[in-house]
Amino acid sequence: MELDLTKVKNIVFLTGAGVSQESGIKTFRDQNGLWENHSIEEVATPEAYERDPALVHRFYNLRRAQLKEVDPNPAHKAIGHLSQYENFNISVITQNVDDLHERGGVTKVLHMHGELRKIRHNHTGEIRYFEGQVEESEFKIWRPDIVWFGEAIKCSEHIPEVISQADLYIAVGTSSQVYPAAGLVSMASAQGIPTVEINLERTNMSSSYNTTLLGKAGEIVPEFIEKHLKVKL
Ligand code: BV8
Repeated sequence: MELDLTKVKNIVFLTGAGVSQESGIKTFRDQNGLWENHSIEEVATPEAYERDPALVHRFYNLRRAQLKEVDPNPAHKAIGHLSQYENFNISVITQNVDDLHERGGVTKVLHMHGELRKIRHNHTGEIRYFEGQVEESEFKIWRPDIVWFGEAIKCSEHIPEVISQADLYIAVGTSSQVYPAAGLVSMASAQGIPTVEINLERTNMSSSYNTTLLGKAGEIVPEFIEKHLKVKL
């Protein structure tokens, strides 16, 4: 890889479902976008919630329960270890709604699509930490604090500033099919920030990255950090 990373301090990671795949959380593409024979795009929408709150809450109750059965994998832990190093400033912008980056040791996580561990009151807007199962009697009162298709992403006021301060932008485990997440690489490269894509396969945004490293995140991310950032994990 021809990038000179010796002076890198501020690193921004953009992560997708692929970074959690080795922890046992299915990616969206794994299930060819299906859940209970519904397309994710169909379930993860305000319209679906309006039409069938029970179906949508079943989807999120199941995934919230799964959080208790999975653990951070070597990719989460390597990024977490790096974020503890004083000579690096690490920000993780994640499309994932799981808590594995936090549990892997990352202190600055921007959940641009929300979090499974939060619910939001439909009338007051109150956001509450919640790790249990939403009961049927509450289905229409509380919704998952998750960004559905057609809804504005979270952290939009912070993301441009975080990216503008980056010396390096690394995407890990995303098919780069969902916007505005997929387009953030262009925001980085437009500012001359070196960009690296780490993924199991090439994506339709691979040509927008300086380098694409193919393989499993749990292997490539620790290897990249040790070899190119000279950090002993
Ligand atoms: C918005 C929360 C406007 C839900 C999610 C037409 C063209 C362009 C855009 C659009 C369009 N029509 C509509 C849009 C906009 C739309 C969009 O982009 N649609 C797509 C489908 C075309 N976007 C939106 O609606 C966004 N909002 O635009 O709002 C607006 C503005 C102002 C005011 C009002 C409105 C909101 C999008 C957020 C949707 N919510 N998540 C939930 O999680 O339940 S998206 C959800 O799907 C995920 O968060 C994630 O973003 C996406 C899945 O993507 P990935 O994470 O990349 O996962 P995927 O499975 O696809 O890929 C995994 C990759 O990992 C693969 O490449 C695989 O090879 C790799 N991999 C697998 N294993 C490993 C691995 N890599 C390494 N190691 C491994 N072990």
